[in-house]
Amino acid sequence: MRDAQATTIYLKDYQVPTFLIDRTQLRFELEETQTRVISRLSMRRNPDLIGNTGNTLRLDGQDMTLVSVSLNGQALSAEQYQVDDESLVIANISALLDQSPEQGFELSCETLIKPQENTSLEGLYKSHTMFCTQCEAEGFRKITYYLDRPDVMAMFETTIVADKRRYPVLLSNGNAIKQGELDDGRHWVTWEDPFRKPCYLFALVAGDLKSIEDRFTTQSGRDVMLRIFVEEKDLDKCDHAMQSLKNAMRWDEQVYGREYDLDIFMIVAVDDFNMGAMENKGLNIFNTSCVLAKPETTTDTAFQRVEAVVAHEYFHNWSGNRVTCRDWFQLSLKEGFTVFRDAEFSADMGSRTVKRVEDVTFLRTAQFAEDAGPMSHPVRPDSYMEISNFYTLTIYEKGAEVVRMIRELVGEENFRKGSDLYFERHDGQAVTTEDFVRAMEEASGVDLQQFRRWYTQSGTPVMHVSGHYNEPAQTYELSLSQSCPPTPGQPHKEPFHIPLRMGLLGAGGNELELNLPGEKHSGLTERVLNVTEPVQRFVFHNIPAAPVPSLLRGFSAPVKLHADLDRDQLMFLMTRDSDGFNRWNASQELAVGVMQEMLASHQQGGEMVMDSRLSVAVGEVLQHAVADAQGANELDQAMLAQLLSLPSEAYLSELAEEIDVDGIHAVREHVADALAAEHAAAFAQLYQLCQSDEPYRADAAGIARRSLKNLSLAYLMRLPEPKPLDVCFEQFTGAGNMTDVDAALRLLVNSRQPQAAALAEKALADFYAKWRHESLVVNQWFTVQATASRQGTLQQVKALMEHEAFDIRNPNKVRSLIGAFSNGNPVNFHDLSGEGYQFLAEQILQLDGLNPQIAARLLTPLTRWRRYGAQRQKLMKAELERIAAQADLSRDVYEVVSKSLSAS
Ligand code: B3K
Ligand code: ZN
Repeated sequence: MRDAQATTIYLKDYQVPTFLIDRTQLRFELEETQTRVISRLSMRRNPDLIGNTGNTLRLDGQDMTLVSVSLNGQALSAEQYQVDDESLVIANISALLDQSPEQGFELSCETLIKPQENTSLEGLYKSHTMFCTQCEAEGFRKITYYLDRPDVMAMFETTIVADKRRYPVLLSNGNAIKQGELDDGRHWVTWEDPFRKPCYLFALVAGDLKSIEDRFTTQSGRDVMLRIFVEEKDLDKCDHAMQSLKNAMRWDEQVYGREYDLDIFMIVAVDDFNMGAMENKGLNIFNTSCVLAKPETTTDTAFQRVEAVVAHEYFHNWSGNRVTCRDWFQLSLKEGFTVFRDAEFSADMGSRTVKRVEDVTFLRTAQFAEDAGPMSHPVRPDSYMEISNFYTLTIYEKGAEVVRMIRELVGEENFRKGSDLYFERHDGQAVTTEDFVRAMEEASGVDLQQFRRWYTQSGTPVMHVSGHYNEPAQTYELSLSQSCPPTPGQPHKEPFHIPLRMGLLGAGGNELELNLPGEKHSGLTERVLNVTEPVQRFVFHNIPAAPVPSLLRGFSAPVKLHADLDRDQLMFLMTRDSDGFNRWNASQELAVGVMQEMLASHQQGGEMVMDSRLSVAVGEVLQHAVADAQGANELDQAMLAQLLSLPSEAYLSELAEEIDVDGIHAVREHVADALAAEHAAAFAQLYQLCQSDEPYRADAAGIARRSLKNLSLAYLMRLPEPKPLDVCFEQFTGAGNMTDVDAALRLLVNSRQPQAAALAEKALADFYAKWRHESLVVNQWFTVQATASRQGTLQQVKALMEHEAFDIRNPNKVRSLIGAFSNGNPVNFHDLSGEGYQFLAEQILQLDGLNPQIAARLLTPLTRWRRYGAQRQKLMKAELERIAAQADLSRDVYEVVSKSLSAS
């Protein structure tokens, strides 16, 4: 492993920029083998830096050939500057200027880059036939020499010159102000962005694209043109994104008072993209997977993702672009806040409780695991080697929870006042998470001093709660304790300020009044307790009989809660709690408890005996579901589907002390089989009741109905009978929407029935034949096969790597095959032969030479090696060591591997 790569950047070393750029003029000459970039930067020494005598101008730049540099129109000679792999340095700029650097100067560079050879998908690159860019976080430095840091904000004017036939559409940020044609078949367009921005928000697109168009009138009456650009074949898949965009624009006006600010808003769909999408000012660039959708090719989940990502990127226009980050340690300032905003938007568009259930499930499964592993870091990290590795679940998801907790603590009205203050005060600035918290604090008057620890301490707090009823005194006492395990670099934690939303239920399920002595609120039946001490007690008065506590309602804080509730109390909460999230949570806790008990017995060689209360509880939910489907109270159906879903193997793994991959799989299968057998009739009835002849709609009611229907089918497919197989195959062939087709295909492929194998094979072949021209559908086809729990899947995955449709340079393909296998197929990936680990390590090494960001991301499952038994630990560690031993690892992979091997 190369030590040279181990440079760590620290927040404590932050310094304001010595030089500023006021205006950036760029000219791109796009050609088939190279691109010429000519920059003209209007710069000056930063006057805000007291006593600034900085005289060395250092610009970031990578992977380019410098043709010439000039200062105020004078070409510099080779001895007047230095160039290395990462920078261009002018050591004594004052000496080259007639006046002080404060008065300003113009620096111009001409460089050559090769987008055609750029497989990192960062900077300017080609996807299919189109040119596009990805600059966040530090990709702009692959385009031209620049001050590539978010606190340097400039006005951009961009001219793109390209062959008119191949690249009829030329786009950049802002408004197109001029265009023209050259004699040689080339044409050009000049774009001007009137808003100052950091270079990470720069974008350029050139290609043969088609677009759909719409308009939006803002609340103040301004007319905005909306355009979504795609390849011609995808024009029929843009409507959902457009509708989502308009909904998001309206929502941000109504909920945050934020209006769009340019005359045009553009989205471009690109097939080769490292992540979901990018919020470039006025020109969002999207992974095709997050923008294209139509019922025949797109599942409900993907429809919802399109809506969420379109909204997320749009919301960044304020939370990210108008107010941006001072440095990359502040990433959660824009990401956590924007995830919170998009989650609330989705909640308003669909089923609020279900959205919360989905988000919490994801957080508790994936973010909690991250926070318990070697890459654990605070929401505002103190250091990093490669910033690309910090686009994490902690920055995004936990960051959103931190914002949600602020809203819990200050209340909804104050939260809005706080966000207004934040946007007004910091419009046009590059700021810190501290600025955000201060705005919230000032607007609300609530002290958030202790709360700030959520930004600086990593790890998931653990909270124990026990309740005690004192009959003679008619009091109910809650005793709470909190702690947080050590995480890398943070052996000791201070107590957190935890908002604990709660209520108490009486025997009939009624909400009791919560009287705390010395407090004036009366009549409240729900409240947010401020938990701030390591050990704390709350005593409620006038409680007539022993209540059942409903704690952490809506998952008001991202903690691991251990409450001393027995299974009868959980069943009571499941049906009686007024908080939908907690009803679901009780169902999960019940199932988790039962399964953990069975696993313990299984591990000791005993039998797996399921506590019948789990089946009783499922029976009750099913009764509701059937009644509901008959009465068509459809919104509830989504919740019922959640209540009937068993905790995933991944969640059970996260909860385990030591992960017993096979044991967890065996227990979960056993429980699901038992529930299917015991409630076969109800599931069959429900499956029928959820059929519908209505045309497909990706709305809350339709999504709910299909999820309940496919969940019923999944249980039915566990029965040792031929009939469900036929039903499933019929759904596969007959359904007119991808949600039902995909669900049926998965079930066929995963069926343990002997007759299923042939049907599954036929279904897979038919599916590919039908959809081979739809890249995103083919990705699903890869995933279905990669996640099959049957034996031999790894061989199948290896064979698919050679398939005509697979392309290791396309991140969506990599994710849908290699990523899906290693993250979504625990039994096969963790096979004790170690072949799954070996396979992954080989792919990572190959990818590291092509696309380091994707390679580093694929490492995640291997970073968890300490959570497994000795044999697996050894195998996983050996693969990490094999990767570490390679020369010339990227900084991305180096950081993750070295931290995984060193932290304990
Ligand atoms: N801001 C981008 C993420 C950029 C990732 C760079 N490695 C998308 C988003 O969060 O909206
Ligand atoms: Zn974002």
